[in-house]
Amino acid sequence: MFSSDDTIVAIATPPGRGGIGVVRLSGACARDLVFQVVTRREALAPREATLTKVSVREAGTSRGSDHAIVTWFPAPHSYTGEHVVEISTHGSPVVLREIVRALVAAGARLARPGEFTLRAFLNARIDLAQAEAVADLIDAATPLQAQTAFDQLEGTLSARIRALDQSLLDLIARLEASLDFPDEGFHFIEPRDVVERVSELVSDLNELLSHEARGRLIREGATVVIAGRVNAGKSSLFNALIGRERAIVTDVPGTTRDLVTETMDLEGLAITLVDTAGERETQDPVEREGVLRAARARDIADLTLIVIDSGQVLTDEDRRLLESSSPARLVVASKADREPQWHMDEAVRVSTLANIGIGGLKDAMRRALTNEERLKDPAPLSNLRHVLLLKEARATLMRVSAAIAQSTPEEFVLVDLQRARTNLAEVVGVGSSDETLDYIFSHFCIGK
Ligand SMILES: Nc1nc2c(ncn2[C@@H]2O[C@H](COP(=O)(O)OP(=O)(O)O)[C@@H](O)[C@H]2O)c(=O)[nH]1
Ligand SMILES: [Mg+2]
Repeated sequence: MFSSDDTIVAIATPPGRGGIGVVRLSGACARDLVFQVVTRREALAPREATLTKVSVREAGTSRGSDHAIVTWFPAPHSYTGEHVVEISTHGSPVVLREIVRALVAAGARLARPGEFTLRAFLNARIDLAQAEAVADLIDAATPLQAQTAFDQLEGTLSARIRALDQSLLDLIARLEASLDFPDEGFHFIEPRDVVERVSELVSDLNELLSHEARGRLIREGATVVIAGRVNAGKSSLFNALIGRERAIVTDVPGTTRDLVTETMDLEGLAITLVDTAGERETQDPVEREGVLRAARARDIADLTLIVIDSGQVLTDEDRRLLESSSPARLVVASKADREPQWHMDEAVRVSTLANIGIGGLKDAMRRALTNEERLKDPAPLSNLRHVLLLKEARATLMRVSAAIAQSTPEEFVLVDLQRARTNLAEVVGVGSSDETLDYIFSHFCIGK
């Protein structure tokens, strides 16, 4: 079980130096513990930024001093629902660490990853879908990912889940009443009404689940691998797509020997772009390992860009790559500034030297990944855990419709309706197991 009767502490700002660093305390003793590290002796006013100084001492020796702004958020009106104190100092890792060390010496405990947000969930400040949205927001690499996460943090998904649950609950209550008062000669709900209500619920779930593919693509991003022969212009293309000179470009064949990876924003999609070693037979053990890694990268890619030099006739290696590539591929005719030596209808012509076709290639990549013209709206549903639970609820409800058609006794129908409710409840974390919570929150960063 999770314990939340102690006071936890962590540095809430990212590791390293910065303009400001924040230490966060949460728990019953937060308000008292802060006086172990600040010079101010008077009580703190709630939710008021107070200028004071930090002074950390150990065995009479000073271990760290700084100016500080301290803010106390009294329970229950805080992020976690407990007493929270935030100490903002200059972002010196040394001073921040000393503050945390002193607070631990005074009785606080180092927070585990995500433990502040876990407490917010346990204290019902937010539900589980919202807590997961906090992690998604922090992890977002594109504005579209961030907006999708923020909408869910605001409770858009939770509200829809609650509405579905409310209809289910209402249906269950009516069915139970019909069972409890069978002699009243009055049916609280007719079987055909149950079927109608259930099919409404199924179509609501269908609507929500229709955003699954788009939502997951927004949240999880996609991996795009650049493949092709040596010197085809792969690294030049990689640099042109990410917009800076990251990979080494030379006319020496076999320059790229390892996988080079960068994240790019493809109109909202977080793309992990991978440049690879060029295909060729080689005796060099390092380059051979690079070629192996390139093949493995192609295996896991959501999309492969097969780069072929326009200015050279197709070789067996080019043909092999084209034949062995999965359908999720785009053929890129590189060095399109040269006299073309081959033609393929599907090829996207690009020249990094003459700056031709990069925009068109990005369009083609986005279409290949999304099957959509544009991907501009945030998705109401994006997390695989939620998707699986909602699909389970939908399958159960469809079973209910079939059962009623076969005049199955209402008791059995009720069991399935309850089961569907359990699935919905798990999305927002009601009745979630400790293992589920542990798994979700252990993927947070420390201090969140
Ligand atoms: N003419 C022309 N040369 C290019 C173009 N892109 C790359 N190159 C040249 O082709 C050579 C190999 O490029 P590189 O990107 O390292 O290819 P890689 O081995 O496939 O990664 C270099 O000399 C580049 O300057 C292009 O669009 N046009
Ligand atoms: Mg290269």
